[in-house]
Amino acid sequence: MSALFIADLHLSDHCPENTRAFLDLLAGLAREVDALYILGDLFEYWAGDDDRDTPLNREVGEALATLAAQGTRIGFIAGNRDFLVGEDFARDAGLNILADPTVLDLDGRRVLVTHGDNLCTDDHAYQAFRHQVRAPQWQRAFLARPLEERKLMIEGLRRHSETAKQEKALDIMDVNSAAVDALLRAHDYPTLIHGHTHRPAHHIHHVDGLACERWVLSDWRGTATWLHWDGAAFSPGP
Ligand code: LP5
Ligand code: MN
Repeated sequence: MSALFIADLHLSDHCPENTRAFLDLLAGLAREVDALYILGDLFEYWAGDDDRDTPLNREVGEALATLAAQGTRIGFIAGNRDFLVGEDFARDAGLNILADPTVLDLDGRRVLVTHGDNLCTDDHAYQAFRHQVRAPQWQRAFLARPLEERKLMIEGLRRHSETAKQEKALDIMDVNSAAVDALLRAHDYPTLIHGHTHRPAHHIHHVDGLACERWVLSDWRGTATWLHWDGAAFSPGP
């Protein structure tokens, strides 16, 4: 089988280049693979499925649905920006929402996919925040607020996040290597693919005497970037 892995596109009206690049990918290369895996932060933020009718969200949803109808399976793992993507948008767009993490079988090779934020265990403020907003009860209460109020709250939080990041040491915003080791061990030493850190790389982790690959996907900065599986090997693109 063949597959494409992407993450951290942060689609919004503020970066039409990324939207264009994504629509081009969906109409082009993504049609030639068996599966497209979106590993979180497809959107700059997602306020709830009742926001899926904005021009951008509708265009993206329709383009994904067209790809799915044409035969490419689409797997979606939520990121810290778009964990409120729900069943309604998923159904419209033909997305299969996957648990974080999920083990894939790529031609007999075991590959673990995750957004990556839960590996940043040194970022205690973020992990406390994550714990709160991933709770179903918190999400129900948040989604019960009016859409415009939710968007204002998120924009306030985005500003807070940008300030908070400037005050954090760079290394606490990377994955913690003991957390990576523990995840690899718990899943029987697969290949790991994740995004979130915006530090594209191909690492080799030695865990318990075994060598495991860790691919870190790049964020998009006006052009498409991906990791391609051709049935036998990975290669970053373009
Ligand atoms: O996203 P990024 O790269 O800027 O930073 C992340 C972490 N920040 C976040 C927050 C997101 O940017 C915004 C989330 C949008 C989600 C929409 C869903 C609904 C939630 C609405 C809640 C009101 O994930 C950042 C990490 C960084 O990655 C690197 O890993 O460091 O973490 C933070 O900045 C979190 C802070 O450290 C702690 C936040 C405490 C919350 C304080 C509440 C203030 C609320 C103001 C709003 C009215
Ligand atoms: Mn992220």
